[in-house]
Amino acid sequence: MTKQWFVAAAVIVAALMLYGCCGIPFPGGNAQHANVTGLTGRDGTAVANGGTTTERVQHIAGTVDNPGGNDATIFSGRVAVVLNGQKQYVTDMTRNDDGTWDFGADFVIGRGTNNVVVQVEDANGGAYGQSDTFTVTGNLPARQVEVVLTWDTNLTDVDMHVYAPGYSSTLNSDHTWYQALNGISGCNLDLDKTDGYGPETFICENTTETGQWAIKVRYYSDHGVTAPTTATVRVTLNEGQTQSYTHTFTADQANADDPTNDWTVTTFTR
Ligand SMILES: [Ca+2]
Repeated sequence: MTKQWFVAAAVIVAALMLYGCCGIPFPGGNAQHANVTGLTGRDGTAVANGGTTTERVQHIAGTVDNPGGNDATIFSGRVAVVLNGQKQYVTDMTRNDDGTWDFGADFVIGRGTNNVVVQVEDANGGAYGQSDTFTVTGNLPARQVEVVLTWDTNLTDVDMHVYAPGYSSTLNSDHTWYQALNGISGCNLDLDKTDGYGPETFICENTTETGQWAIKVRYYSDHGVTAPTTATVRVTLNEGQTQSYTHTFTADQANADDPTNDWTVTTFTR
């Protein structure tokens, strides 16, 4: 072997060692490990990459590779939908015959430009791969208040409660929850998810209430699930920066409409 060939071979070996470890992908290889098939609004309308929608709640679906190898029958790692930098983990996944995994998740877009990426983490939380960016424009009215509740266990029922400044426990007024989706004038809670994940989405587009508001979350029913449930609440006021809060409930804290174990997420003044 000439000196030149020896140097070239050494470089190739070094490159193979580098790329073969540390999760660094081969140049030109499949570094993505995640593909987004598409978005579908809750109204059933498909949204193309670069498209525009009037539906806030979107379902994202696609396929990812298993960081633990495509022979593994348990997914080794986690998948997240990252919307404008805000991460929401995906828990609804099924294995395909070829060892890839289908994922699906509902998430709530905002007004204007929404950039969505699906990320795959390995079992240690390290970056394994991600999809191309999927961009969708929300042709939506301005939000005075938006509160989005999601949680991470299938089958369980977690509930959002929002209290406006005029709240009265005796009159049961100015309280939005699953029994009063329009309990606060100018605002709406879209639905009550009772079997996992959410999102439950509270939007005010036309409220005149001013003063201190409160957001609480109640674990209504575990439906037999014994694992803890971590809830995430994202709050956006006047189209500003989104604040994210998390809290973990144990299964024995699920107690229907008893407020004993309520999580007080935050209060705000508007
Ligand atoms: Ca619920």
